[in-house]
Parts: sequence; structure tokens; C-alpha cells
Amino acid sequence: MKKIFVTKPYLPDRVAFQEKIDRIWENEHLTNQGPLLTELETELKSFLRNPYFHFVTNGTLALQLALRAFDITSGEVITAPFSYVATTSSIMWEGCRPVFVDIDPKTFCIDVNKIEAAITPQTRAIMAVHVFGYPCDVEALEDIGRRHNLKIIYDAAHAFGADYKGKSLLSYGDAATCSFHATKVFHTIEGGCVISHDEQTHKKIGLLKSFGHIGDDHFCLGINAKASEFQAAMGQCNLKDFAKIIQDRAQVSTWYDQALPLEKLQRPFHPSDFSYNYAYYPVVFETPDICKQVIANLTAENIIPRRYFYPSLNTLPYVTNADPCPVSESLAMRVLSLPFYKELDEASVIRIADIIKRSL
Ligand code: T4K
Repeated sequence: MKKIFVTKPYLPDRVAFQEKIDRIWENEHLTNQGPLLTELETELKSFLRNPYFHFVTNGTLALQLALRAFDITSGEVITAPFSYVATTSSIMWEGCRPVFVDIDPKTFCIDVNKIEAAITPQTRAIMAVHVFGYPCDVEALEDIGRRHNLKIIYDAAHAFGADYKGKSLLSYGDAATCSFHATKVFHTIEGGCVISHDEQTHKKIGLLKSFGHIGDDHFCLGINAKASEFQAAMGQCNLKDFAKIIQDRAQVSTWYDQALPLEKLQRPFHPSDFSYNYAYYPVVFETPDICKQVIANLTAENIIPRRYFYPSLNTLPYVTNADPCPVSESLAMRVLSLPFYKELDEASVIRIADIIKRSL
């Protein structure tokens, strides 16, 4: 039987994609802000209702650029331990120390009530994560940032297409980043973006992502985070199909809701005035042993879920002097992201749910 993985990248209509590729052949412009990428950026600015948008080559460099945009290359950055490793690694790669603040047991996002106790004279920013595409407490974070003069940077890698209180989740904070990796709801094979809110920061990110120069004029230290026309071609096709992708993912989510014994599982908190993008379908089991049993039983039937997110990042082997984060550490031992993608059919969802029911 064919394996069912945690996700399957969306592939657009091949003829539509070929037409975009033909344009690349005609233009003979492969990268360095080509015409297809410029068009895609315009479409994404309009989709996200924000003109201060930069497409970059992945969601990790996006995080690094967001820190650099505010000259944060030393000191402490307060962050959430329950996320993909890139949230922490980007902070460390930029020469800062991650300071972990535990998560809220309901939302799985950073616990805003514990942040202020972690602020020191060395704190430069707060990098919070809209984990699985669900919102952090953005109002409380904005208030803390304002009162302590700290930049709020959101790792919104999972949040493309999620709206909270009438606007995109990507429009909160001093800056927000997203990933357009092949495994994401909207993807460009590899890709990502940085969103800011003023002309000066936007211009700075533009320089930083492109070696710090425009033609012969060199302004600052930069890096290469530029994207190719092939990424843009995939992005243009996928953005056109995005509404349908979300609609189909919502259907798969409903099938899971109906088939799973939800009274025995925990799911992330869904606040009011929030429109979800169906980025992931995580479930939390009562104990680590049950979780391990479910993984074993699914794997035995060629179904490969993923432990998004394990381990809790404060326990990474190269992180030193991190405080314990009991809520995150416990969640990381009990959480599983179930297979979840547009083409997953109802019969497969029922089969997965039956295996889980048997394991419980
Ligand atoms: N911040 C957060 C909160 C993030 O979650 C991420 C990335 C980032 C920052 C950094 O963004 P990027 O720099 O990646 O743009 C995957 C993704 O590679 C990663 O982008 C994502 N988060 C993370 C949550 O998941 P892995 O190591 O789990 O991927 P992998 O290769 O094991 O793929 C998962 C499954 O998907 C495979 O078992 C099979 C299927 N698959 C995958 C690919 C790539 C396919 O069927 N075809 C494919 O082409 O990290």
C-alpha cells in the first residue's frame, strides 16, 4: 500500500505551469528580481493588503533578515520553545541568545503572562510564533513591546491565509515572516517573505536581501536571499488556486473532526474572529506513551505522521542555560501532526482515525 505522509506538496495544473516556464525561456531572465517574481510580489502585496512586502528565498533567511532589519545581532531574544527549529536557529545564527518563555497550554503559543519576568537589560526583541497558523495574543505582545521598547517579530511561517480580527496574521508586529516551502499551504517550492510596516525598514530589507548594493553603489553588509523565476512561476500558479486549496483542506479537517474521538484528544484553541488557513491538523494525546503507540500503529500501516514539534527547543543539544519550559516539553512529547493535505480522501481519514481509536 502507498505510504501516506504528513503532507504532500500541492502541484498546480502542469499546462498552466508550463506556460509560466515558457515565459522564462522567452525572457531569458532567471533570477535577480525577474518579471515573474515582480508580478508575484505585486499579487502577494495585494493578497496580504500590505505594500511593505519582500519575497525571499526561504522562511529561515526571512527570520534572519527581520532581526537584521532592526540591527539585532547581539543580546537576548525572547522566543517560544514550541516551534520548528528554524525559529531558534535563526536567532542563534544571528549571534543572539534565545531566551525561552513557556507556552500557553491552550493556544500552544508563547505565554504572554510569563514574558515580562524574562526581560533583562540585554533583551532586544521578542520572536513569537503563530504556531500551526493559530494567533498569538497579539494585543498583549504589542503592549509589552511598546512598554519595554522591544521589537515584536512574528515567525508566521504557518500563517499565510489566516486572518485575525479582520486582517492577515502576517500584518501584526514590527515585522512578520512566512515560509513558502513546498510543505506549506501556499508554496513556491522554496520561498518566504518578510513584512514590515514602514518605508525605511522595507528599503533596508531590500538591500540586506541583495548583498547590500544597488548596481555599483554599496550601502551595507548584505546577504543573498533573492528568489528565482522558477519559484515565482510556481507561486503564481499556486496563488491562483489558493482559495480552492483552503476549501479542500477545510473539508479534510471536517472529516477528521467527525471521525476522531475528539473528547480524548486536545486540539489548539480556535479564538473568535479568526479565520483559519488549515495549515496543520495537530492532535495532543493524554500521555507520551499513547502518542508513541499511535505513531507505531500508524507507521505499521504505512501512515507517517510527524512529531511537529519535537523536541521542545529549549532542550536542543546546542542550546545552553535555557530555563525549563514544562508546558512545551510536555506538549512536545504528546503532540502529533496527522497527515493533512488537499488530496487526502475521506476513506484515508477514516482509516487513520480508526487506527487512533484502536490505539486509545
Ligand atoms: N519557522 C517555522 C515555524 C517553520 O515551521 C519553518 C519551516 C521555518 C520557520 C523555516 O521556513 P523554511 O526555511 O523551511 O522556508 C518541513 C519543512 O521543510 C519546513 O519548511 C517546515 N517549517 C517544517 C515544519 O516542515 P521537515 O524536515 O519536516 O520536512 P520533510 O522533508 O521531512 O517533509 C515532511 C513530509 O512531507 C515528508 O515526510 C514527505 C512530504 N514531502 C516533503 C517534501 C519536501 C513530499 O511529499 N514532497 C516534498 O517535496 O521540515
